[in-house]
Formats: sequence, C-alpha cells, structure tokens
Amino acid sequence: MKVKISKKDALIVVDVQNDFLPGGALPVPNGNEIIPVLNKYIDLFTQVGAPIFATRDWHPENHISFKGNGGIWPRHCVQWTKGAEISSELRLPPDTFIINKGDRPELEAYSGFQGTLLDTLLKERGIKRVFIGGLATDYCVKHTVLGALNLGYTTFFLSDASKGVNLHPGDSEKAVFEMLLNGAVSVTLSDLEGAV
Ligand code: VGL
Ligand code: ZN
Repeated sequence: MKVKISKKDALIVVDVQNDFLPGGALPVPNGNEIIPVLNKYIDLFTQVGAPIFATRDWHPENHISFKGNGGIWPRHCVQWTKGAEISSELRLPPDTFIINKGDRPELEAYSGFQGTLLDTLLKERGIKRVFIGGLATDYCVKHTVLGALNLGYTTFFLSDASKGVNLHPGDSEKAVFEMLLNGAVSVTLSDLEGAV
C-alpha cells in the first residue's frame, strides 16, 4: 500500500514517556525499540509540514488508576516527575503540540481525546487523517485510535512504531484486531511517502 502524507495529515505520538520505557515505573517490554522508528515518522511529517502531536499520561499523586487508590497500575507518570517526561531520545520538533491526559484524580483517560483539546486542535487545522503510534498498543494507543475513529477521522495504526504491555498474553494482538475491526488501517513506514 502507498499512502501520501500531506500537511492535512497529523502524526500522534502516544505516551512515549520514561515511565513506560525499560527502567521506568510501568515499563512496556522493548518499548525503547519504537523510538528510532518514530523518529523517522517525525522526519517525514516534518518534511511535508504536517503537525505533530505528542500525548502524555499526566497523573496527580492520588490518581484513581494507581494501586492503593483502587486502580491496577503502579504509580506512574506523576506530573512534573522524571518518569512523566517524554523520552529525550524522541526527536520532537519545538512546535509539537503536547497533550496532557489523565490529569484529574478521579478519571482514567487512556484516550488522547478524553478530556483534552486534541479533537479541537485537529479540526481547527482541517485535519482529516491521523497516524497513531506509541505506547502502549493495548491501552492508550488502542483507545486513542478508537477515539479518532469515533470522531470520524481516517485512522492509521503505526504497527512498527507501537508496543504493548501484554499484562495478559495476546492483549496486543487483540487490541490490533479490535482497531482493524473498527476501521483502522495498519501501516508501516514503508507504506508512507511524503508529498509536499
Ligand atoms: C497507559 C497504563 C496506564 C498507556 C497509561 O499509556 O498505555 N497504560 N496508563
Ligand atoms: Zn496512566
């Protein structure tokens, strides 16, 4: 498949934060392997002048998703900590839109659209197609993809630039199946080409 990228498209990089990388509080196995691939997507979108969005999990100390507060996750991505920082290995341009999510104590937000301005910012720019990759395939990437489909975007899942937690074996495969069933298109870097 060949997909031409133009400035009416957007790249959405989901939660590539220190806590989701090896050594972090909630590491995605081999999560670091997607960073060089994402950097190539970033180069391509930058070349054609397409906007780039990076979401980050941005939890308060008392977030509902943490064990002890009724959730299933270890404490992770607490606002203003090193673990919540987007990986410095990701070469995001200075005009990247940073989207914080999950910043209210009582609400979980796996989707980058939930409780954020992401949809508004995309619509303001006339964006019709979004290209989504990052961490983790079976949680925030999946929910961001489903959110985009629900809002009417033509949605591409970047299969070579996403990795899952796989709390239960097979979770990532199931997530991919669910995304495709809902209309997402799975692509890799070799499917894309720049068109200025
Ligand atoms: C995520 C678990 C908890 C994610 C966020 O970014 O996929 N997963 N919070
Ligand atoms: Zn979280």
